[in-house]
Amino acid sequence: DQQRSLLLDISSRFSPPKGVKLSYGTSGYREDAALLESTVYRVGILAALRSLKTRAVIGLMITASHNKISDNGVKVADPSGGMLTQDWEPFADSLANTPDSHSLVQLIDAFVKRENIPLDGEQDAKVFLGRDTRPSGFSLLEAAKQGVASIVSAIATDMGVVTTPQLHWMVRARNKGLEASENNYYNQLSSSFRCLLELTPQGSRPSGTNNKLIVDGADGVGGEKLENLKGMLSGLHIEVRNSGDGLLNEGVGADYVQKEKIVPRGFGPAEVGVRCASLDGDADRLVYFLVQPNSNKIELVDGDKIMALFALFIQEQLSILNKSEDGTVNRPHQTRLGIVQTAYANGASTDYLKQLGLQVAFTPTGVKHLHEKAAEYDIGIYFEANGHGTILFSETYLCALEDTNNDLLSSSKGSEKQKAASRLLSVSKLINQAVGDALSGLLLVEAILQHMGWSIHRWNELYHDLPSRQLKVKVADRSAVVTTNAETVAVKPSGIQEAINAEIAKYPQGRSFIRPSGTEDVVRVYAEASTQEGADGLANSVAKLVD
Ligand code: 16G
Ligand code: ZN
Repeated sequence: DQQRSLLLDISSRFSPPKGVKLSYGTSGYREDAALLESTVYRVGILAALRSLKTRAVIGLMITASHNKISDNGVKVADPSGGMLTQDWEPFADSLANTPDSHSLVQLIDAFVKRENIPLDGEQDAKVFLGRDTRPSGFSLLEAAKQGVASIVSAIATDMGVVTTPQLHWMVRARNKGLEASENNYYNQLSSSFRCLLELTPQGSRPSGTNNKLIVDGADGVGGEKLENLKGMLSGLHIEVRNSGDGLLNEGVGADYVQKEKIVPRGFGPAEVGVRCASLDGDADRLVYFLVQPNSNKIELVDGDKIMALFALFIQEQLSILNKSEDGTVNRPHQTRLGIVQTAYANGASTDYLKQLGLQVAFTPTGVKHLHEKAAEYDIGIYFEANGHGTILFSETYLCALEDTNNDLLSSSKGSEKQKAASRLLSVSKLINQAVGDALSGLLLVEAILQHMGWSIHRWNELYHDLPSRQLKVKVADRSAVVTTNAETVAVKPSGIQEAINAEIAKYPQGRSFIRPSGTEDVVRVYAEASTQEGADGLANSVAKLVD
């Protein structure tokens, strides 16, 4: 039939690289860009099928995030704007690795039948395409378009060069029946930011130089987008550096800053005392930092600390809102606020959050896991230490909040309660609820600092990180390591966990675990202890056990 011959015809132009096994990792495919053409083509097919199956717009993003410029990658956004459902990952794997057009057609045939995908040409499939600034993105985009075009009645819309979170946001907005252009995105962020600033308590706004923020754009797409957004903001002075003239991710960006704890290119002694932030190559991660005097080291304010700030602010608004007239908390209006971290969160951050009385849950590494858990609460906040995270508001909770706010607007406009409700609503619009977003996260951090009247130093003092060390060990086969319990216990190779425990026991406040990376051929080792020497020593001895 027509569909079959279309697929055979187009797919014969895209052959997978020989001798490479591709796998849909933690967040899609990531490889040397030269190896990816057929994979991106096939992910285009997958996105179109997913759109038919869900009767909604699907996103396809071409990026390799913080990885080097010669790499690239591709991932799919589901109708909600979140990551592709994990049920489809095995299909993604087989699709990328099947050797030729005939096996491809067979594979698709079988999958379409199993999933009951309406492939009769009666229904349109829609896929939004996006890419970051990598030079290889252009030809890979063509491959993605061909993939979408291989499904009868599927239409691809090119959103151009965008951040990963922008594309996810657009998919989410469109599927809610809203306008979803880049301008709509900027408008929503800037207007909700303005609302939050207008609700800042009198007298808490820091003045003068305190108000300047310098942002390292990783020489990627985020810097350029922040330049656009910045023009629409008042009450905040942002200077963007590394916004695309230098080499992407080379000695710059959130991943570099967080892992190396060294100043990014273009920052130095002149920035001592200034609030600095760093985005990663596709602007879905954000960390803050302070340049230390007389060295190239930085004081890192990581994802965990961003989460602590968000949690504190949200908790404060909830306690104002949920307080009854006689000062007690209104039980029926208790809001289920949940915090989600991975085992790689600094132990001091977990202690801090628990001490605030918050519920803290743990999941394995990777946004798809954290996001899913956070979605179980009325308000769920998740972050990875690397700076990826966001705040989710459930639909039901948001509706109730809108109603409460409307009631308060008519009964007691301008009261503390009403302001708290308005602030929460503004947060829900400012923060990207599809996926972690460095730009929207940055604006929320800035709004909260102004609300509190805090400097970055004051914020950084919320708690002190325990000394920690991360190492990676190159291994022949990383899948030899299997973990359980949110990656805190290694069940394979057998006996290794007991050996790790024996090392941990030698260090005060020791914590250490291993896990296979989801993006590289390595096993990661994390260690924490009461001193830096302890953390280093523990990490080194655990790394030896893995080797
Ligand atoms: C990906 C994940 C990130 C995770 C990292 C771990 C998404 C969007 N990104 O970048 O959440 O922290 O992988 O990589 O899910 P690793 O397993 O190599 O340490
Ligand atoms: Zn990224």
